[in-house]
Amino acid sequence: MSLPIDTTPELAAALAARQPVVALESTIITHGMPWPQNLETARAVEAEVRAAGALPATIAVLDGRLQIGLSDDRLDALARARDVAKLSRADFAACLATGGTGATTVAATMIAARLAGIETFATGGIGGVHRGAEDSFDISADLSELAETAVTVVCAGAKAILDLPKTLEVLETRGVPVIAYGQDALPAFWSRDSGLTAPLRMDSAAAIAAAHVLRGRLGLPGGQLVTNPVPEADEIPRAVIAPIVEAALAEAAREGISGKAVTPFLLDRIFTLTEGRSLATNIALVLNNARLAAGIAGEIAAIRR
Ligand code: PSU
Ligand code: MN
Repeated sequence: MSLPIDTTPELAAALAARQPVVALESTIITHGMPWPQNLETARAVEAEVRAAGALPATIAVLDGRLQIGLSDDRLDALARARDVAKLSRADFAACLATGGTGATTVAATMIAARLAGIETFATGGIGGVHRGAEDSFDISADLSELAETAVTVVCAGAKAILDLPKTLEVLETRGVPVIAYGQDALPAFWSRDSGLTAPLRMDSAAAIAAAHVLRGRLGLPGGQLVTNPVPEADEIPRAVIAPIVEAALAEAAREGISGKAVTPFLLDRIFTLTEGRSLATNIALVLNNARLAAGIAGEIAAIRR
């Protein structure tokens, strides 16, 4: 049985020629942002990657086929669709086998990127260890994927909806390098500073690319997590977002939200409670990550050439 995988001709040619390509996830489109900003952002992120000298590959599963790169029509249809599955490592193969349609999380997008030969991936935020994980055991499969799959993921840090110290501990245990770009502090998605120091700091795309390639040459499995602070003009300071996050978490607890529904529920509540400011910040940081990821992809391609 062969793998049901489709690549656009443009991407197939670029990958064969080892040109820089950046993978993009689709859960941020279906579960992370409301219509129509989700489609506008998906398009803007692709344009940003191109402007920075790489090709974008948005990844999703449509009717049982893994798509590496989506045409604009398909992107539009996915952004409008309701009740799309949110695919991670556990349900990826089942969705393909049953002809299903699903958006890929960070974990599933990393798996798809590796299959396609794409080494760099840009997103907004990753999943991590949820607050209260000592009772709920809610730890995102994104963390184990980072430990196993050799893709460098550029995000804006982890959201304050997570337990950041525990998330860092799990990443350390699993041997995942967590790199802050251009500063010492670990960024926290909407805020530039989580109050924690990142385990590693790098100040150039070239250094991040060199570390990525050297990990492979050392025989180490797994990827790198690059945390790129949101631009200052777009940030929501920690003191402003913290009480809003607390309110959203309390609502989730009251309503008994659990499992895969937790992250989308919290994002939606925070969007409402900030009167849309959280979404504007989210869009700005994804674009910022797309630019950095394209730079890293270019440097990795230069090393491999
Ligand atoms: N964090 C965000 N925005 C997102 C997600 C996480 O700030 O859209 C999405 C990503 O696709 C991530 C997934 O991989 O949620 C993690 O879900 P879970 O916590 O259920 O593993
Ligand atoms: Mn979870």
